[in-house]
Amino acid sequence: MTLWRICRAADIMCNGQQQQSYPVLWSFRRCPYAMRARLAINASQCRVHLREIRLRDKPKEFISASPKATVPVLVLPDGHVIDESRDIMIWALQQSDPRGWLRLWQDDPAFCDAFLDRLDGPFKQQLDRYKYASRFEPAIGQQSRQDACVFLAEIDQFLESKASYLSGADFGVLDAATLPFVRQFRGVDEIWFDSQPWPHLHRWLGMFLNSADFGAVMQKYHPWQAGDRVILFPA
Ligand SMILES: N[C@@H](CCC(=O)N[C@@H](CS)C(=O)NCC(=O)O)C(=O)O
Repeated sequence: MTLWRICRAADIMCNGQQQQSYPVLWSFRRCPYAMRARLAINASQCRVHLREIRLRDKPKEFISASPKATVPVLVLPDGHVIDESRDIMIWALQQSDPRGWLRLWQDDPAFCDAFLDRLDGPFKQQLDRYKYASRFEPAIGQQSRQDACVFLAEIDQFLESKASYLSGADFGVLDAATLPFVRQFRGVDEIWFDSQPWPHLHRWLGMFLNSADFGAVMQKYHPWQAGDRVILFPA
C-alpha cells in the first residue's frame, strides 16, 4: 500500500488547509467501519466533504470512485482513493494527531495489527451471525454470541489489569477502531449485554457513548445527490 506517498500528496489538504479542495469521504452513518473513519478524521482536525449514502441505493459516483463499493471511501483531491477504514484512520492521523491517538500504533504496530485482524476477522463474523441470526441455523446465532463473548471478556480483563483504554492510558486509535463494533454487538440485545459481568467494558463503552466525539460523528445527514450543497465534516 502506498500510504506514505498518499499522505505526502495530501499533506497540504488537512489542518493547515492552504488549499480550498478537501478530500471526499463517502460514508454511511450507522456503519461501524465508517464510524471509525469519522472518529479518526474528527480527532485529527482534518476536514473532508462528507457524502452520506444509503447502502441499498449507492450513487453511481460512489461506485465509480471505488468499484468495491463498501463504505468508508476517501477520495483525495489528487484522485487517490483509500477504501479501507483502517487506512483512512491512519491517513487522517498521520496528517495531524493533536491528541496522540497514533501513539500505540507507532510504539507497537504488530500488536495493533494483530488485534484489529481479530476484531475485523473472527469477531466481526461472529457479530454478523449473532445480529442476523435468523439467516442461519438457530444454533449458529447462539454459538456466535458465545464465541464473541470470549473476545469481549478479554477486553474487559485488559481494561481491568493493563490500562484504562485499549490504546493505553488514553483513548486512541484502537479504542476508536473497536468501540463502534462493540456498540453494534450491544445493540442486538442491550438488556442481555448490560447484564454480562464485564464492568470495565461497560464503563469503557458508556464513556464512549456519552462522549463529544461520538456525538460529533453521529450527526444525521440526508443521502448525497449530485448538485447538493457541500457538507464539511467535522461541522
Ligand atoms: N474492510 C472494509 C469493510 C467495509 C464494509 O464492509 N462496509 C460495509 C458497511 S458497514 C459495506 O459497505 N458493505 C457494502 C454493502 O452492504 O453493500 C473497511 O474496513 O473499510
